Amino acid sequence: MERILVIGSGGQLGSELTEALKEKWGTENVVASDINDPRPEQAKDTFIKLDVLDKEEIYAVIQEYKITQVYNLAAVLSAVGEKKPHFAWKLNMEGLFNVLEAAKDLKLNKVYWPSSIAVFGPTTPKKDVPQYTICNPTTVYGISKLAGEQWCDYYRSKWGVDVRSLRYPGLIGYKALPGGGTTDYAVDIYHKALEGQTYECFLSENTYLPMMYMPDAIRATLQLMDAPEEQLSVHTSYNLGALSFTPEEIAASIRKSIPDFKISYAPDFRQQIADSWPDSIDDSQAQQDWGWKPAYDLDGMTGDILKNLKALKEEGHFA
Ligand code: AKB
Repeated sequence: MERILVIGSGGQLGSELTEALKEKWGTENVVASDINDPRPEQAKDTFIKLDVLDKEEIYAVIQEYKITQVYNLAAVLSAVGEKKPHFAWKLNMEGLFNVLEAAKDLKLNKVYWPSSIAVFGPTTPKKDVPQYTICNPTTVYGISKLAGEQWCDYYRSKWGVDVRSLRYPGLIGYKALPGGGTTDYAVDIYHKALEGQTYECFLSENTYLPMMYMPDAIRATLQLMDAPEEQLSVHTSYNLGALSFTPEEIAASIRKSIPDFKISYAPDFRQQIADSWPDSIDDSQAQQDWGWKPAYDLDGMTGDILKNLKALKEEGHFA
């Protein structure tokens, strides 16, 4: 039986992954932690306040709760990172080092650490980006993810730390709000559509980006963590693909359920970030090594989000 520590359990990915891990390993075997207070639905869980920059506390928690696996999800994302570049570098890199060091010193079974399509840059091929390609990120977030991937590989080859990672596309979920990314528009847009408002998009109408519905992202993460080590051939971070669309295409998908939905465009500094990222991802290595296959297309995701988010809003969430 594994005992799991999730660092950053209150975030967009953390809140859903923590639930999935509780289902898999049992609530009593999952310790949720975040720098912020627990969300109301986390109140009854084992929750501790934890700063990923506090190395001593991380070691103490791992020992006290007899943790065997750590999921380090604490990060400053692309858009916020450009406003606070030095802090983004500090949090993203030192946080990773603290967890990798703990894994080495305390002999953890496994570590999970997310990377991102932000490792790619303007000279990366735009379409079907291969696993091994030119990576020249232009954001601090992307630079920290690229460096982090290499450090994960280093800790594995030098000290045998079993650290696993996925290059997530933009993640789209309805249960929690994203925090400070360039792909966040694809979550915000559903909220505005259900509130009967026009959505002013901060990216231009034809900006293609790789995206993924949260249930696919959760399934991919658990599948990778379950895969036998000898099946894994990528020890930096796996390319992971699902869908690609533009703001205009997601608006059209919403209009199939909400015909009078309107979108307008006012691109800001995030446009340049989006323009530096690829349109689509080749994830054949993930397919081959551990059987990755996404389940949702754009209309399938839109239908599911509109139905579930509507119900949550009616219950008073996000008020
Ligand atoms: C962001 O937009 O910064 C993130 C990401 C693609 O990693 N969602």
